[in-house]
Amino acid sequence: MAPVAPRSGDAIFASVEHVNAELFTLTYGAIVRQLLTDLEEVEEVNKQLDQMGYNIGVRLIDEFLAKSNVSRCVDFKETADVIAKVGFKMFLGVGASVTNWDADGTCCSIVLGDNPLVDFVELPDTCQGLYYCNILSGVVRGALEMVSMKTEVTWVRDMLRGDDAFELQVKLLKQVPEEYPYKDD
Ligand code: MYR
Repeated sequence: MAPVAPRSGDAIFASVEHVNAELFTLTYGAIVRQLLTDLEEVEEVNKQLDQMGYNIGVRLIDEFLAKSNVSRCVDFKETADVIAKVGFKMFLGVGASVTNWDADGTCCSIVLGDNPLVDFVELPDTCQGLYYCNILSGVVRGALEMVSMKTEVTWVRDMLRGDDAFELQVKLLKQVPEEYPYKDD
């Protein structure tokens, strides 16, 4: 008879990768609902979701770099492409595109092709100021900080607010040069 429980850490990770999409979406919804109950103010929920995402992002970058095999990006444009085409695909299962570059190449938009976080979601009037998907902006900010890029990540279009797409604006604030750890002499 086949074993009921996974026998190793690898088996656990393998099954987590195939977590049911509806369960994922409903679990996220339950977290947002609980935060609304606990924190009462929509603004506070926005901040908390962003912070939770940031905490996830600072951990997730290691897995991203290990699994994706992407090498160091030459500039912020390449980084934005990698986030949209590889990062979103890997962790959310959706592709995204990069648009709206500013003239100096430090600010762009990532437009999601789809957003599984919002399946089944309709916001009541009391939640109109809520950025329901703020966890995603936090994830991107946290992950980029781990590769030395301080960014500001904000939603500029949100279908739950009546817009025609989900669009994240990613603004590079500061790029900290990484120090070479050894002296040459
Ligand atoms: C480099 O070191 O230059 C590569 C930097 C790549 C950063 C990729 C960040 C991935 C963020 C994933 C976001 C997923 C959101 C669901």
